[in-house]
This record gives sequence, structure tokens and C-alpha cells, in this order.
Amino acid sequence: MKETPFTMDEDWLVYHPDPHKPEFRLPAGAVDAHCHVFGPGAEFPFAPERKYTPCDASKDDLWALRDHLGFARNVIVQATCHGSDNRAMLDAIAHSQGRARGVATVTRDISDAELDALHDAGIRGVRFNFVKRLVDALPLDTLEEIAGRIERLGWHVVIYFEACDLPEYFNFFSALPSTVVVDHMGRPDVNKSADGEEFDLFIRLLADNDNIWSKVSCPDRLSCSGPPDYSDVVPFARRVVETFPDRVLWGTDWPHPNLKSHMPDDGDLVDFIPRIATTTDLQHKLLVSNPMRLYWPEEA
Ligand code: 0GY
Repeated sequence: MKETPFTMDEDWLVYHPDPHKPEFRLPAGAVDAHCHVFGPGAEFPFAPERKYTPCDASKDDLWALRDHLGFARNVIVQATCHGSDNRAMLDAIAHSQGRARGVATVTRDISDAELDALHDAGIRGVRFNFVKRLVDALPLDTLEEIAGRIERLGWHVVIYFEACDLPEYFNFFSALPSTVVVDHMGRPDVNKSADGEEFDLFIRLLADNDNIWSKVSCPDRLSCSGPPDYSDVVPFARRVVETFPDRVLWGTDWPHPNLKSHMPDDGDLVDFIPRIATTTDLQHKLLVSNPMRLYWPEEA
């Protein structure tokens, strides 16, 4: 392996080297619908405009985790450290034997032919990121234009924002024409109530717009009570799963960018699933039928 030309951030936490085998047996065909690859930097350089420099996290390590946890497939989401250079993700998808698809980051100048090529390579959505510490968000009219252009491909838009920013973007999100998927339940502040005003607004976003879905992922990112139980996240995720069972997805978020307090054991994250999706029917929707409808509709 070539030496990486990048030095990861001093406070960067590297993914867990040896996650335990989950006690929860994932249903056959389960999809890890939110994960990333980073570089390797020697092969796929990180973007000059990135806001963090991560460790390398390769496709082979992702496949090893997939098999260890018991997933069948992955959806790889373009991480901001690669900007709109989707090559690391596309390389992973190309080497997945059909078991991975992806969500890309694109800019306004992308041509229709390039969008077609991304579709052929396994991309099924674009990501719009509004988290200020991660990106300088594109202007809303640019995002609107991109959302309009990807519609003909049947793609969806993945949006990432924090709960405090939802009032500002509520109308913009509601007007998006395609299917929309929110990352990590819109990052609620779990010190507040899962039935409180702030999370009610998130629930209303999905209740008012039946094209909007949510990932109920990242207890490790949202929790204040911490591992291995992440108990304070349970009422939030359960509320979303039980209210919108046909519009939820789940993912590991491996290799867990920007965690500062602890690095989760991915086995604990899988063992969290039956606490938020409490019946086999809900688990099957969350892990198999919903992601298959969105990412492998030809097989769903
Ligand atoms: C996540 C969360 C984060 C990072 C990114 O693309 C990214 O850099 O998504 C984060 O730092 O909250 O979804 O993986």
C-alpha cells in the first residue's frame, strides 16, 4: 500500500478495530443504508476544500464489517471530505459485486451525460448538506436546479441538517419534488423531549410530505447518555419508526466521521436496532424492504 500523503486530524478517532458480533440477528438481505469510504488518500485524494482530514477507511474494510455484522448490502454516501469527487465511492461500488449503491455529491456544472454515467455506476441519489461545520452549503436555487435535473433518473435527495436549522429550511425541504431522505432524524437535541416542540416539527415535516423519509441512524452521534445503550435516543427513533414505518432506513455510519467523545462498537449499534424497531415486521421494513425499494427497486 502506498503511503498516504494526508495526515489525519490530531483529534480524529479511528473506527473500532474489533467490533463484537451482534446478538441481534439481522434479517436476510439487510441493507446498511448509510456508510462511507475515505480514500485511501494515496489513491483517492481528499478534497482541498474539506473541513476535516480523516483516517483512510477502505472498501475492503467496509466489506469485512458488512460480513461480520451480517448485512447483505451497503449504500455508500459521499462524505464531505471528498467534496464532489465521487471516485472513491464509485470505485467501491464497482468492486462490490452489485452489493453496493451510492449517493453522490454533484455541482451545478455536471452534464446530463455525467449524471447518466453516475446512474449506470450505481448512484441513486444526491446529498445536500446544510451542516455548517462540514460544508459551505450551495445556494438554494442551485440545489433546486439539481433536484429538478435528477428527477428524470428516479433519484432521491438526501438532506443533512441539524434540528436548530429546520425552521429555516422547512419550506424548502417541503417543496423538493423527488423522494427526500433525512440523515439521522435531522439531528435532534436528545436533551429535549421526543414529544416536544422541536421534534414535533421534524415529525410534521414527514407527516405533511409523504415523499420525505428518515434515517433513524447514529445513536452514537446524538446520544448524551452514551454507549453501549444510547438510551436517550430510543424514544426519538421509536417515534419515527412507529409513525412512518414505510419511510425509514438504518445505517451504521461507519467509519463514523467527526466523533469526538467515543468511537462506537458497531456491534452495539446493530444491537440497538430491536429497541427502536420492536417487531419483526418493523425490522424487515427498516432493514430490507424500504432500502430495497429506494436503492434496488428492480429487485424489490
Ligand atoms: C455522517 C455525519 C457526518 C459527516 C459527514 O459527509 C460527512 O462529512 O456526513 C458528521 O460529521 O456529522 O453522516 O456521516
